[in-house]
Amino acid sequence: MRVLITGAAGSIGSVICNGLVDRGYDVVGLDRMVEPEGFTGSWFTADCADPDAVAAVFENATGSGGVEAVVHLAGIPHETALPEQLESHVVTTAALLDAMVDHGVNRIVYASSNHAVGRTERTTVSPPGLAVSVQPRPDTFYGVAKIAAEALLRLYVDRYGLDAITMRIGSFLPQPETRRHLSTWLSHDDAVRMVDAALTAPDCGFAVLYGISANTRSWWDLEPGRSLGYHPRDDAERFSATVERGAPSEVDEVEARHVGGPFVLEKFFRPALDRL
Ligand code: 15L
Repeated sequence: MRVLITGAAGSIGSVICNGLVDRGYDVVGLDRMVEPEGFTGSWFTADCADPDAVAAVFENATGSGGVEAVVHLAGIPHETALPEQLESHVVTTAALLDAMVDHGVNRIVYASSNHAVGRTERTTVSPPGLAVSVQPRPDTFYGVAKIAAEALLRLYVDRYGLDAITMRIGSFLPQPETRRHLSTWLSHDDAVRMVDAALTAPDCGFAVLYGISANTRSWWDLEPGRSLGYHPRDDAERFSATVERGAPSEVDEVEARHVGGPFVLEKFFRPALDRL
């Protein structure tokens, strides 16, 4: 399958590009950065927030065989001012969706985030974990923009019959570093498994899953992911002795109160429409 990956030069993008190439995908990279050394597929250097640039990518990729699906990973991974967040997550998603409709590309796999529901109190979460159907409860403008992008995907699924799989990713890291990560970790290998499953699940319409490994202390409902074919294999517990060396700090305790952990404590960029 020929897949366009946005944010292909980023930390998650480069892992996903390599992992999908290993699994036999034909990868087309798109990023504001130039092609990283060793990248083997086709590459476009462009800004996904620019609809003309995105349309040109689809035109040119079509010329060399056409794109069959999009994996949208590009976006600022931390909190900033609202206008910047909306451009980074919502405008980019809109540009990609319009190009998909124009070129008959039917599937998008989207990197949303746990921060879409990050303000949810941990005390309200009980087994089997936080449902994907829970009310949006962003902890930041970053989380607001992720929820808005999810809503845009839903709209295009309903209007154009696309398949859109939104992955609310936890903590994508080589290994867990904090107590919270023992619950929120997404390993590199599981991230590749997840994107592969999202690309190949039969007709799913609009679907949401939590992008988390099979952590013993997970507080997310992983069943919606499993029903789409995402079967995580890694467990943060294997790192617990290192992570839990020493008593929990005040930061650990504050982070444990909401599912979004440290983002709940982020600097708040108010007034909302102030540019940085
Ligand atoms: C995210 O969505 C962020 O992009 C990343 O920087 C981490 O903070 C992660 O969530 C997390 O919750 O650990």
